[in-house]
Amino acid sequence: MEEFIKLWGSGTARTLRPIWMAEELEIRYELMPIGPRTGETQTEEFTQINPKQKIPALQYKDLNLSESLAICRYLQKNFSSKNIFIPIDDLEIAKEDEWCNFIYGELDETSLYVMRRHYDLKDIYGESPVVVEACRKYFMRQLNIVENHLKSNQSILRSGFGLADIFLMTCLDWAVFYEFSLPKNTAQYRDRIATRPAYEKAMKINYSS
Ligand SMILES: N[C@@H](CCC(=O)N[C@@H](CS)C(=O)NCC(=O)O)C(=O)O
Repeated sequence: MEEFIKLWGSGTARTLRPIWMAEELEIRYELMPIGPRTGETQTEEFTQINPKQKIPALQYKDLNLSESLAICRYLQKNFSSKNIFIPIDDLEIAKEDEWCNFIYGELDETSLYVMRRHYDLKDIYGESPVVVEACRKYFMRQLNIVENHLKSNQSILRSGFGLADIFLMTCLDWAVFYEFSLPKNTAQYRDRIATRPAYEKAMKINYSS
């Protein structure tokens, strides 16, 4: 019997990433659309899969995997693609790694997610307009790096759309939702990437399940 990948989690920027990656790679998968803070991440079944009780998570054969970046990398490495660029050259792998760490570390975790904690989730983590404002400024400063890069590049890696773009795009959508206005090259990049069929499909799946 064929075993399907199971992806757990929907409804957030982080859960969109593996769904989008799976759609780009045209992988058959089953989505378990559990949400954060619904109690669904606290069940015994899910805690066995991800003891952190967070989404997204992947289940495949004997593998249980958490962390949106690790999941997307696993999919990218283990399934071939005709739609996206997957680097095999050491230099390109290193550059992809550098961008993914930057996007995840600086744009997602240090800026947008801290804003989320002290604004949307203030009842849990405490309200802090000072922190939120500092994150806004920090995000814009980091985004300059992206803006300059996109002046002469259509995608993060010159060879084509891939993993780093999935991470960047999910952060840009999140930023727009938080009423950031994106600089010109970045806004044009976002409009362009938003026309990808796999993105449109993944958005529908992620936000309607
Ligand atoms: N570093 C993790 C972050 C995962 C994460 O924080 N997920 C949130 C939703 S975006 C969650 O599951 N929150 C549930 C909770 O904190 O109870 C990743 O990139 O996958």
